[in-house]
Amino acid sequence: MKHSAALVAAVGLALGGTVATSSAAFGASCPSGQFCAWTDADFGGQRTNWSGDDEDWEDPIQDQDSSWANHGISGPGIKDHVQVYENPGLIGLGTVCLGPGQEIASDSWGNDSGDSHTWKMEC
Ligand SMILES: [Ca+2]
Repeated sequence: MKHSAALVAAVGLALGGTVATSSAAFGASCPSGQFCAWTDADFGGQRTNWSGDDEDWEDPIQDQDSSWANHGISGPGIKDHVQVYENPGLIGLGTVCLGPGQEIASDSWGNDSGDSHTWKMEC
């Protein structure tokens, strides 16, 4: 029994290693198909994620966004870029804009400034 338990543990570790390796393709932990923003730099603090647009960010991410990741689906004719704006309603200055798969660990211009975002064809 001890041997079996050790084997199970080893398999579990191997599976864990596989998951860690595949997710390492992206530096940030953000679900596939979604745009994510974190309250701290380097994808730390609290994460908020969206599959669609949001014209009025709420707590905790409103004006607290410090890192971002675009894990949206990409392809021909798909709005796969994400533009963040400094004001609700997709108005005001753009803060950060992410291409497909792009992750931004920190940005002095966009830091703690986001209030809304939209998916678009290009930045
Ligand atoms: Ca912040």
